[in-house]
Order: sequence, then structure tokens, then C-alpha cells
Amino acid sequence: MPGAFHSLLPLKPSPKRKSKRHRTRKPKRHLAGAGDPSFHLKSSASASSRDIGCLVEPLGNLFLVSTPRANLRDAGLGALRPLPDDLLLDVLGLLPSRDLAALSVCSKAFYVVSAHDPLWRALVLDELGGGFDFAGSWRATYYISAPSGGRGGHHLIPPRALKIRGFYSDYLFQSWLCANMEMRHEWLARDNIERRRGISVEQFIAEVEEPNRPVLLEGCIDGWPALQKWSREYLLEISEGKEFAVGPVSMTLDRYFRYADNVQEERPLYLFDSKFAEKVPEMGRDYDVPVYFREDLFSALGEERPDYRWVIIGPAGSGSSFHVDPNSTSAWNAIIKGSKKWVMFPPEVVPPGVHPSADGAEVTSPVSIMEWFMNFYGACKTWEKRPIECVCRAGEVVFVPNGWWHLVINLEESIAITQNYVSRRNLLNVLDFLKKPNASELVSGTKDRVNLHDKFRGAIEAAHPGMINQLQLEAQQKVAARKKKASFWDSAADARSRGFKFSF
Ligand SMILES: O=C(O)CCC(=O)C(=O)O
Repeated sequence: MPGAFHSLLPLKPSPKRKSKRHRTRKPKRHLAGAGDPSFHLKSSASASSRDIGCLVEPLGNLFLVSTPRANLRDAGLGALRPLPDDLLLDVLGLLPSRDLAALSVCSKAFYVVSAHDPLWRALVLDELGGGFDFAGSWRATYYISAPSGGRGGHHLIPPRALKIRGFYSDYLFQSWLCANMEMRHEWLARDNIERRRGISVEQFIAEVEEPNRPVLLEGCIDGWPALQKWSREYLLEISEGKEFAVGPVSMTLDRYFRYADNVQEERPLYLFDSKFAEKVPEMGRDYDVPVYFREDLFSALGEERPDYRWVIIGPAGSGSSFHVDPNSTSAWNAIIKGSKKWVMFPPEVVPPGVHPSADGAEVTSPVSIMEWFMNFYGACKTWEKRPIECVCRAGEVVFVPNGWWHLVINLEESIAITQNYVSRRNLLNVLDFLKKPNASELVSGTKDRVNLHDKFRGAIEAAHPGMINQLQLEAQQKVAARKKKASFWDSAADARSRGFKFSF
């Protein structure tokens, strides 16, 4: 059982830039009080500890043991002992597999830290790309897939599993816990998104898109062949031999599904591919854009448009940590199989635990989605502006308005299609965004980030002459109307202070 989580430690090298998300800065591990420390482990939870035969305990447990003892961690790390765990793992992350394997037989402490599975994950992905067969843990995968020791060709002998007790580390414990615990009921219970069924396009524009509010749309993809057809077997058949983008590597679907079936890690690899319809045209034919999102002004850029559609596949626990969608676009996300928990904050409310840089180019957030729930979800309860939340299921579509922060976690294996788009309602926002002085940092999904503004503006002027001027005029009129309304209220308030009374 966990004891108190009481320290706050930074962690880990950042993941690579993803085309659809904000660039993520070195994420932070937050080991702050988890509120109610009770949790339920997944039924498969013991697998990762069984692999190394060791149970890492939270540091607080050291103070609860009846007979005082030393932390095994401190006894066997030699000169590396003063390093905090995150830094220690950063250092070990610089080692080739041969050295990491050699370290693991130096002491019990090194046996434990060098078995930290994300270290082996980085080695597998770096050396084998997507060409691995997942063997239950990344370390086992490495030993099986690179029997000659990977780079350098040194023969690696898998270490014997040792039974080790008395190693206390909040960092390692929390990493294990986040990989192995179930989502709590209270994290899933709140569902306050507006649900709409059968609304007209005009209603959608006036009541949802104009006010830039999230909404869950029911029934608008009922006709998609994908809903009936996209079983694993069907997808495997139509995509045979094709590789999809999965984190930093590409993989065939059969390898990915084998990984997804056996994985138990804090941040499972997520299949997020923007070229799926080009690679597998049948997939592109099995869905069409819901009627509300058909105006897509980026299409004026033709081949030069930024990436705009993705197939997303992931096991339970995979997902997208807090980000705002690229290039100030809005998006829709349609679930074909499975279910996802969404948490969304309006543009002016930065989610707790999330720290965007001043220029908006980078975001620091907790190491994993589970960690966010464990350490920050509770904080929202007392916020005046609480997030919009829901669980979205197969056949439903979430509209993500531009600028909204969102976090998504798959509650079971899920398959979804998402598209980002620019309609008349956010064209001016997008143009402003593309014109920012640090556009080369901010713009994503395209090679030519610097000139995208001019190209897009030119394409819109050619395809829709007068549209930009018209929208600017309307925007000015809206501002003027708002000011007028404000000044009426101001004067009314002034009048009230002089004794004026409303009669309604
Ligand atoms: O993981 C998901 O389904 C959400 C994806 C997402 O947030 C995005 O595409 O911006």
C-alpha cells in the first residue's frame, strides 16, 4: 500500500514534437498528495513487477516499517546516490543497452533502476523502430528482438529475476502505479457536456460554433460504413503491409495490436496517422465528414494544406495529454470503436498542472494522463470555471472549439477519426495565428511554416474573393455593437447611482 506522496520532483526528457499537438517541454513528475490515496489496480497489474521480481514502494512506507531500516536505493548507487531519481534515470537513459545490462548486476539498487522499463522502451524504439514484437515488457522485448545486444553486437544475457524488497522511491512507484491503476469512478462520473441530436447546420453554427462551445453530437455519423466494418480483422486485411505512425516510429497494424494487447505502461504508444487515407484508400471511403464541418477553408491550399485528418487507435490508458489544437483550428473527433473520457477547459483557463511558455510554443505538463488525474483533477472541483467533461462512445462525435485545452484518455481500446478544419467562423483567428512573429515555432503539420500565412491568405482571396474583408467588417461591427451594449449598461449603472430605476 502506498504511504504519503510528499515530494515534488521534476522528470524526464520530453517526447518528440507531434504534428498535431503543442510541443511538450520536459514533463514534470508530480508526487504531491493524491488526496484520497485509495486505488484499484488492474487485474493484470502485477506483470511489470513480476518481470523484475521487485516491488518498489513509495518513500513514505520507509517511515512506517516497524523495524527501522535503510533504503536499498541508497546502499547501492555509489557516486550516483545523490542524484534525484529523475536525473538518475536521465543519466541511465544515455547508456547503450550493453552498459545498462552491465549495471543491472552491479548492485541490487542498480538492478532495480536499470530495469525501469521506459529506459528499454527508448532503446527498442531507437534501435528497432517499429519492427519489434512486444514481449510483455520493453526490457524483455529488447532481449528477444536484439539477441546480439543491439548496436555494438555484444551478446546480452537476460538477468535472473531477483526477489528484492526494501527499495523505496516515489518516482518509480508512481510510474508503476500510473501504469497499473484503474481510472477512478469519480474521474469518470462528471458529464456536463451539452449533447445535441439532429440539429440543423444553421443551429450548429449559431448555437455551437459561433459561441465556440464544445458539444457532443449524437447520431450524425450513423451512416458511416466504418461503424459496422472496422473490426480488427477487417483493418488488418485492408492495411496489410502498410505502416502507420505510432509515436516516433511506424508500425504495421498487426504488430501494433500485439503490442496493445500486452502493454501495461504509463504512456502507451498511440497510433496517430495523418496519411491513413492515402495509404489505405478503403479507410478514407468508410467515413465522410459530418454535415456540420463541410466548410474547410484550408482545402484552398491544395497539396500545401497542413495535416488535417488522423486515424487514432490506442489501448485503454492511451490518449492525448492537455493541448490546444494546432494553428488555431477547430476539430471534430468521431469514435468508431471504444470510448474516451474528455476534459476540456476554455482558452482563457489554463488547466491545473499545465504550464504553457509565454510565447505559447511549448507546454509543460505532468508525465502522464493518469498522473494528471491523480494529482490535479481534484483541484478543478473548487475552480469557478470547471471543465467540460464527458465520456464519448462509439457513434458519437465531440466538437472541439478552437483554442480549447483538452485531455483525452481511452477507457478501452478505441478507434477514432479526427479532423481539424477552418470555417468562416474561425478564419480570422487562424490567419492571425499564422502571422505571429514566432510562426515558425507555432505552426505545425506543414513544411513551410513561415510562409503559410501569405499562402493561405492568397489562396482564400483567389477562391473566395472578398471573404476576408467581409469577415473583418463583420468582426468590427460585432466589436462596436459590444462596446455600444457595454456603454449602455455603463450609463445605466451611472444613472442608477444617480437614482435611476429600471422598470423591468
Ligand atoms: O486522443 C484522442 O482521441 C484526442 C485527439 C486529440 O485531442 C486531437 O486530435 O487533438
